[in-house]
Amino acid sequence: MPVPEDLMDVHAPVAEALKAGRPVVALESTIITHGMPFPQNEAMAAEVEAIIEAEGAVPATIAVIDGRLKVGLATEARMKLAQTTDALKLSRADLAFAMAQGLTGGTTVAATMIGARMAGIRVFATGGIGGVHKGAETSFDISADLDELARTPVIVVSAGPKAILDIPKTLEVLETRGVPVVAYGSDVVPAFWSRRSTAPAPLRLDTAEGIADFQRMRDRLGIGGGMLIANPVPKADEIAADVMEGFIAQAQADAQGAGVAGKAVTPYLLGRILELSGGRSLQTNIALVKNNARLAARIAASLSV
Ligand code: PSU
Ligand code: MN
Repeated sequence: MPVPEDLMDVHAPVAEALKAGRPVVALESTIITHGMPFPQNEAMAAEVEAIIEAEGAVPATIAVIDGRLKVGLATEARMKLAQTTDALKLSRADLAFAMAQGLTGGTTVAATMIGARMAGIRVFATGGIGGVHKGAETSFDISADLDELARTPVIVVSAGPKAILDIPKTLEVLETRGVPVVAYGSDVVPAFWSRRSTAPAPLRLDTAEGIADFQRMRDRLGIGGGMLIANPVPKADEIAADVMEGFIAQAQADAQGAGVAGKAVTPYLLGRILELSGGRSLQTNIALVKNNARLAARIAASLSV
């Protein structure tokens, strides 16, 4: 389905790189508008773009600004978005709503994948994906990110499902929907703030080239959909799982007590865990996004040779 170009503004450096077949890495913007507070969100966004550039790839932060789907943001636009307090959180369900209404919002993993596919970008770096929330058997809270991974052919580099999610159930849904989950250099699925969860890695690859080869084979077989790379946070930046557990349990209890539901759940939990950990969770979050950006740039480079 070709997308009318008049709906999308592809930033000039991104358009040039795509045209020349040079590596491009998409970046989401809900992490900027809802995932981290200002000014750390803006600093993180700038650092992540710089890392991708240092690896020889072009960063493309995706967002909706005044109804326009932006693929790659100029520095000023990115800085402005980081300070926009009323930005929407846009997933598959509401991306077109924001565009039709001329509104501004950060794109989730799902909506960023949609934008990346429209522009022809095959690799996307983030921190954590949405997944099956703990207690989903009663709340039915399962992120649209999982469905998007099943249908949209973009490689998503994450640090594994966040421990606010039910990791085994998240992996089960991904398996059912035919989404490969590749642990990078690890026999277990990493758990975002921590390098290890108790879940064995469904698949393991140790090089960016190996990931690119896997994707190429999927393409040749005509197997649609994306894949999830789970890249463990660097050792120096990790927070032990048992330390995180207390913060997560407290944040979850607070969310229930406050009656938080729907798309507000993930931002609420992230904000509460940030407070409870005294800012430590944020430092780890920033470190792992940078680590993922580096790997994503290398995968994009391997894919473009
Ligand atoms: N996990 C994080 N930081 C984030 C998000 C998830 O560590 O900022 C964001 C991503 O944009 C993800 C979205 O796509 O939350 C998932 O939201 P939900 O669970 O409502 O689908
Ligand atoms: Mn949800």
